[in-house]
Amino acid sequence: MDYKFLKIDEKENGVIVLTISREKTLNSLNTEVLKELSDFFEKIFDDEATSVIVLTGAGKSFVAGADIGEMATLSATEGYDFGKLGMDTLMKIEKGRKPVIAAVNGYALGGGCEIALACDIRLASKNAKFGQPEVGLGIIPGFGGTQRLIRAIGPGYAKEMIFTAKMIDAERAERWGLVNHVYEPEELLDKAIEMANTIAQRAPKAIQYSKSAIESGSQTDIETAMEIERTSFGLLFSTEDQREGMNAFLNKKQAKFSGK
Ligand code: CO8
Repeated sequence: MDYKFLKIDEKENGVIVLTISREKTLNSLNTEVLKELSDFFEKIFDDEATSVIVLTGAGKSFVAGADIGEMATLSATEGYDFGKLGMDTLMKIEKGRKPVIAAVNGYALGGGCEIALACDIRLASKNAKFGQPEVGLGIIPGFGGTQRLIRAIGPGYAKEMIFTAKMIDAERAERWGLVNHVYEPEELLDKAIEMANTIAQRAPKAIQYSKSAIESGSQTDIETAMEIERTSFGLLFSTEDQREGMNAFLNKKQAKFSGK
């Protein structure tokens, strides 16, 4: 599939920078953009050469939400389908086998905040703004925001964001735990790529299993979660990378992981 609204930039070490580029509406998500994202994330996690994906937006916005122009005239069933397309796309990011880092370079509103929430790690520029403005439009977050936001920052702050529909700045987002780090706008992408490169040096299967243990374990009871961790931990002893990592440590060498 050729992408009209996605720019893919392959960096060293299997790091991919994916830029959502629909600048005239501040990268808002219409059906076309969502279908492209869905297609991209359907394929990228199976690409052996890819290690980490950095997701960002073109221009002054990360993603200013779902496309209000498109949503304005949706029927109930079309609204359902649109919500499902967004939710399914974000699920692919969350469940995907490789880490996705959101580099939030500006507005992350509504569906934009929700796509950042589906990513594994969120970094922001000082001028980033986060918000769930949906109740001001007569709807509620519809790409999983009511669920992921409470898990990320707790019900008190999540309800404040959703009920007031007000934006918060990057500094507050960091204080509330919505983003891990805040950087100057001109250094954000480099910092995200630097983190991606660090992750890319680690054992890929160990990254994959820790992501799935965190995702599945956080949605279940503690005993089941511990069993998920034990199983993943045990399975990794069947990998070449476990032997490589431990031998390298014992021989005081740098490990070279093969992903096997
Ligand atoms: N949808 C469509 N167009 C948009 C959107 C959007 N979300 N955001 C911005 N635009 C357009 C503007 O209409 C404008 O177009 P034009 O130049 O033709 O007038 C252009 O982008 C530039 O925007 P502004 O002139 O408004 O730029 P400002 O810098 O003045 O303001 C803001 C930037 C504050 C981001 C402002 O554009 C804004 O408030 N945008 C809307 C943000 C918003 O409410 N987003 C949430 C949408 S709802 C949502 O995401 C729900 C997700 C779940 C859906 C589930 C479906 C079932």
